[in-house]
Amino acid sequence: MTLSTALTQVRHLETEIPGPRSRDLMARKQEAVARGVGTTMPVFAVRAGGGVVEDVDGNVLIDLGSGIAVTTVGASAPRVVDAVREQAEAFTHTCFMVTPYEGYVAVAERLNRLTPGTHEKRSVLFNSGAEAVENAIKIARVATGRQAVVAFDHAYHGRTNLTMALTAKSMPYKQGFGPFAPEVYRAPLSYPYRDGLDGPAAARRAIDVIEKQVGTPAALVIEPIQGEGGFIVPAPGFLPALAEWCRANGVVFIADEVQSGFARTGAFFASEHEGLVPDLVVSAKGIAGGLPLSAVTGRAEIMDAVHAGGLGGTYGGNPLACAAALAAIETIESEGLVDRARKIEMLMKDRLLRLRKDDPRIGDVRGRGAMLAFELVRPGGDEPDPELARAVSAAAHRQGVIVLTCGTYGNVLRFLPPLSISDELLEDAIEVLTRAFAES
Ligand code: PLZ
Repeated sequence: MTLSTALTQVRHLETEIPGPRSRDLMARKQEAVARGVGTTMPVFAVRAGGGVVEDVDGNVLIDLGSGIAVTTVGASAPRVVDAVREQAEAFTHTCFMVTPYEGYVAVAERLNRLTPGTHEKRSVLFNSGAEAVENAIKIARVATGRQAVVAFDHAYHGRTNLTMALTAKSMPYKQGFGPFAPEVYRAPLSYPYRDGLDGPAAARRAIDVIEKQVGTPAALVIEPIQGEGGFIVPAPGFLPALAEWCRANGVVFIADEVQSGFARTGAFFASEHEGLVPDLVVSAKGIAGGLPLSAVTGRAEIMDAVHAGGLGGTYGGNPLACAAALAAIETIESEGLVDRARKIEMLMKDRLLRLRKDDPRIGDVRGRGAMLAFELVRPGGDEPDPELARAVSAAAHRQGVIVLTCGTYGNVLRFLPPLSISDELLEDAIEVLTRAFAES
């Protein structure tokens, strides 16, 4: 297959979905790849960029997933592509812990500038979101001398042993994989659609559970907007009240901005929407235009509590990933992508709210920026309807729109377009979704 032509930014179905080449590859996958690794759509990609993914059969799909909120600047953003190529020619690896290089330091400097708050900060780089969350907790434990960690209902923080313990949902993330790390406790979240509580009341409920059942933990870890758990935006005032309680009690407030960070929600970090200044911020996904990179950034006195040599990893802050991150940050800043996320919210939310007006199965429309979702319920109540979420997403997939589901009950359709997508593609995708609801 030749890739010499430009990637057209128009949805195009050359075959049924999946096409014959994808079906062949899927058969090979089943023989070669462990079955524990699922796929949302049974189509194999050959290239991607702007707002589309092209598959092996020549189908051009609209991307409302960004590889789970990763390709915020696009899947082949020119600055990222050039920076990675140039870095690969210079060197691919030396190990920052052996002979360091400037790219790592430059990424740390950017993160220290971009994360909320003007206090003195330090950063440390890793490979995956889960690895960074684990390290944030290691740092908080050393800095406080305490062990307990509080996570929240519906939380998702990863699939490693400690982050599985933090993640709420059993199937598929935890089932059978225990025993889990000790000293992890769970507090109730603010979930406005389902609990009817305002932010301060929901915070009082959570703090009461923490004080009575945990005492004073080392850290609270929370996603400012929950990702896998259902794109739940806590009621206003919930996060600031928790942060205030942390400050008053010397507890480290960790914002897991792995999914919500890096311009995704119409702010560089979602914490900014409520003026939050977390002690530690965890970044990953959108940070490096698709290369594996993650980070913990935070107050210098907390970060520097860890003894020399206590943090690291062979590949953490790999030079290719650092070059990509610097290019992704430059792309976000010079192309005004934080603003673009807000424009996408305006365009999409208006359409999504209109769809909801005529359809009682859409219980809630929520999210910020280019991180938006529908929560689907059975009409007449709020009982979750995961079958409808599956049916609508399958119908959209057949028409060439990549859309993901999420939520503790699997009943949330989420929209995470790359910020490089055109308005025309978004309009077309919403048309497809509208028909998918009508058919389902
Ligand atoms: N924290 C808030 O969203 C990753 C998981 C996909 P890693 N979310 C996508 C899957 O099914 O494995 C995520 C997140 C938040 C942490 C993580 C973990 O990031 O890079 O997948 O380890």
